[in-house]
Amino acid sequence: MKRRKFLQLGGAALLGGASGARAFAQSQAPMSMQSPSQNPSASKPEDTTPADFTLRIAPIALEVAPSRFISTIGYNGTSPGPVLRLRENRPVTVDVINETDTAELVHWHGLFVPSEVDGAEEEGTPMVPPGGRHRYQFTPKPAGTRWYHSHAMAGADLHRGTYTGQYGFLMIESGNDPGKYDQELFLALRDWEPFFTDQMENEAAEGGGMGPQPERPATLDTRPNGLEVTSQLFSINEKALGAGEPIRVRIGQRVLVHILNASAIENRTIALSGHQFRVIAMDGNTVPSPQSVNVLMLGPGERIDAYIEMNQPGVWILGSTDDSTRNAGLGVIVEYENQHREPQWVPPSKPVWDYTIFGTTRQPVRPAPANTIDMVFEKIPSGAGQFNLWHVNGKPYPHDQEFVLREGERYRLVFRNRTDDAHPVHLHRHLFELVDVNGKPTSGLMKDTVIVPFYGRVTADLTADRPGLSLFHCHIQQHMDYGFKALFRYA
Ligand SMILES: [Cu+2]
Repeated sequence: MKRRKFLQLGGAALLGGASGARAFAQSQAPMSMQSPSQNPSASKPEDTTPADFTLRIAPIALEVAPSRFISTIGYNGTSPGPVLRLRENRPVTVDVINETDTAELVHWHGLFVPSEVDGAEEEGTPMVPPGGRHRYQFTPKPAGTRWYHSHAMAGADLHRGTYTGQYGFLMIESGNDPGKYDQELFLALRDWEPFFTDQMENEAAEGGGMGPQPERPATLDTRPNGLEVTSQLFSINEKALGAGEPIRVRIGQRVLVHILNASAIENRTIALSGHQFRVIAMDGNTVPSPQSVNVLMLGPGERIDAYIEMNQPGVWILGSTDDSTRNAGLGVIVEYENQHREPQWVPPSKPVWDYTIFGTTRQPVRPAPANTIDMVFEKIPSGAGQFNLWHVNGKPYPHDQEFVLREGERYRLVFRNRTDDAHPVHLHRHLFELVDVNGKPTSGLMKDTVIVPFYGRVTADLTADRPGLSLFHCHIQQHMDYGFKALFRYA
């Protein structure tokens, strides 16, 4: 077993990758589905060829605020993990070493990769056993801001899956980035030390309120609510508001921010006092109509790329628009050069989020798809001390043979949210085009995750061009684990 040598090579590759200066290896070794730790005598070339990147899954301690340590699990000793910069269409190998005592796997969120490397057990991706390792090999596409994270089930264990620090940005570069910015920042929104509660979240603050409620049932389910997951400690990247270094800027700079909601539990709305965000991409995909807005809302799993023009000298807070969430850590200080006053928070004047303004409203050139797939989301309140259950079309996962696509055809997906929660739903291995949000039309906006407002409806068109199993689920870990998922398959 050449574990020590392997680790050294992996570390070197990682360092090079993180600096962006590395020339990617062109090795075309076939993907190894074997775990060398289970087969120490393996001597095939792919076992000794260093991977382009190595991710080591292991326990870490994060000091999110002075003397406030979080015990969690991270990648390569940190959380977020390293920013992985990959070149579009250039094959890459990533060795994942699991140094924890439970099976893990890494999902490449937003990528067009085969089911067996996508990182979802439901699609047939092999788990990385405790103490084992696995080499993922794939061709990264499409270009844009993607991310990688654990896709393990957590259930009642709030120290597994996306509750942990196992996530990082994954940038797929086309080589055509015009680079019209002075700084590039990666900001991941996080919560820590999750716990169970039977109190409902503040929906107004966390993005449920997007206008009409076309899916509100005539009679509401009044059974007593069960347990939900919440948190009272937050950070952007690894530091709570005020605990880390400020973002240092100069007047006249244009800053490109890549924002990711890496939370397992809640949608977030953020603002930067005194400034606007010029949104240029969502979920890594260029938007047809870039717009300047005062707030950004992101459900778990969503990404936004935006420019910020630094034209308001001062010391400001970028953070959650919800006071209690921001004061409990969800923020970061933005400090202009030679400014030394107390950080200012000014509530945004128009805290409204509307996906549709970033699309186009011209009549779509293409006709509506001939096929419609209705997906009705419901919550089954379970009462005190129990976990609520989540249904898609009347039942929890699995849905055998219900969502079957024919390759080459187009489908209109209608997400009908008959619950009092806003759900960020994600479809693996595909992009969909938003068509309608609560009756407001749009087009040209390509996404892999979308928040369906509570009692709301979102319509999206899908082209079935990626054969294989594809998982659909709510990106709130507890909802997924308790039924809110479905497998799409091809005929
Ligand atoms: Cu959900």
